[in-house]
Amino acid sequence: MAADPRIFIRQRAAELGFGVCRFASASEPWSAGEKLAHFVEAGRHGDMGWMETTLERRAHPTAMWDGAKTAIVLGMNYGPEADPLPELEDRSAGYISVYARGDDYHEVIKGRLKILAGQMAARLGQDVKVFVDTAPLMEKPLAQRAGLGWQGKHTNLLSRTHGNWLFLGVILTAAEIEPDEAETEHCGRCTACLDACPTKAFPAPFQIDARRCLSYLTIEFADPWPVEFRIAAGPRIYGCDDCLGACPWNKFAQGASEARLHARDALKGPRLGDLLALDDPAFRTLFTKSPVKRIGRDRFIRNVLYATGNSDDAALIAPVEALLDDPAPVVRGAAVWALSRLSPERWAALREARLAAEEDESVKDEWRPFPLAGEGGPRSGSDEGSRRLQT
Ligand code: B12
Ligand code: SF4
Ligand code: SF4
Repeated sequence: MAADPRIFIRQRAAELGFGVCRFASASEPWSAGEKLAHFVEAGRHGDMGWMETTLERRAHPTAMWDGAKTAIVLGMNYGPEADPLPELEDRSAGYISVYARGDDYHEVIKGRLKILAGQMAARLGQDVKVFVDTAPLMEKPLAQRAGLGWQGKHTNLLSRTHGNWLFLGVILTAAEIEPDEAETEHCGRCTACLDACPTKAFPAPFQIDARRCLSYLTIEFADPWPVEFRIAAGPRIYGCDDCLGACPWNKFAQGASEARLHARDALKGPRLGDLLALDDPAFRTLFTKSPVKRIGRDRFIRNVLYATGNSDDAALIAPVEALLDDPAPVVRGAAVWALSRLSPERWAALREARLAAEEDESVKDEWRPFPLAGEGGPRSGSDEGSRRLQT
């Protein structure tokens, strides 16, 4: 009798740093494709146009590759050393989400999936494929089917052994391998993640509207944000962990074992004043090999300026003013907003001359006064900024 291929694959996966390795059928039907279609039809993907163009291929693993029989689903733990959410209290520091404090997980995982796929192909003598770049597989429902955990009310996959801090990776093979048992949902009556979301991004439990999610806004969305989200973002400058961090299952989480995923000191609570001074070369140096580098300096500084506008830190007025002359309109516009929050008087004093000299319409918008001044500064409330993104 041939040896169970799962033993070999699990061993190799563990050697490559994957803490979990389980198996699921890649050919059985599922409802995840319909839910993905519903998500995209409702526009919840926002500006992530690739989700529309890859919709059919992503609907099921066999739409990606009709020979797929088994999915090997891998999890890599990126657990933080301590609960990260209390860090949000320091309003003069930027909050970078836990997943982005070490090396780029795409790079860490992609290389290892390819190595494992090569080892499997050699051993099994069957086709093996890794889809990491063009149209990513729906990893969370596959992981639930393989029993790594379940999709919680926040839509992420969590597990009874690792809590919420697991990166996922999938390999498909034409080999028929006996599947593991699927996991069932263990959220019960808990709503901690839904209650914790600062932007109310969950239209219903188990569903997300990415357009309202700070992870989407800080990373994927290039334009100026509606004011409501700028204020809700607080100090979050890259991604967000509130729904994950609030989950009671994290009491079973452990720190990341993979050294490349450990938080770099410079990315734990960086001072906003230091970040505002980053030009393009300094940004690239600070974020070498980090996922943050992918969003580019201008989008990142926009995020830092929104956080600065929420900081109440008068020492940051001067560095914000310096950015009013930045070549990038998205940075200039965010600087105007941050100034309006830190010093409404200074904003009003500069307004007339700056408005006359400004050529970019989106930046002009930031200088225009609104009658509905309120708690959030001269441009808070349901003003024009809120109309820029359909939410
Ligand atoms: C697009 C994307 C995003 C988008 C959309 C988020 C989302 N929840 O889908 C944005 C930019 C917002 C995002 C944010 C984050 N992401 Co992301 N993201 C992805 C990506 C590339 C595709 C996910 C996708 O297809 N979403 C579309 C929706 C429809 O898919 P779904 O959530 O699986 O849908 C299920 C449920 O929502 C539900 N459902 C949907 N509609 C309906 C309707 C009804 C009626 C019902 C009952 C159910 C239901 O059923 C669906 C099928 O199971 C995956 C990688 C991948 N290849 O899968 C990573 C991935 C999901 N992201 C990941 C991470 C780490 C994050 C962040 C934590 C990063 C951060 N700290 O900022 C946040 C978490 C925010 C959150 N609460 O989800 C990890 C999650 C790992 C895990 N353990 O789950 C993944 C798997 C990447 C990876 N390889 O590790 N992400
Ligand atoms: S990542 Fe943050 S903004 Fe996005 S859904 Fe979770 S708590 Fe809400
Ligand atoms: S916080 Fe509660 S509802 Fe949300 S995923 Fe965790 S157990 Fe489920």
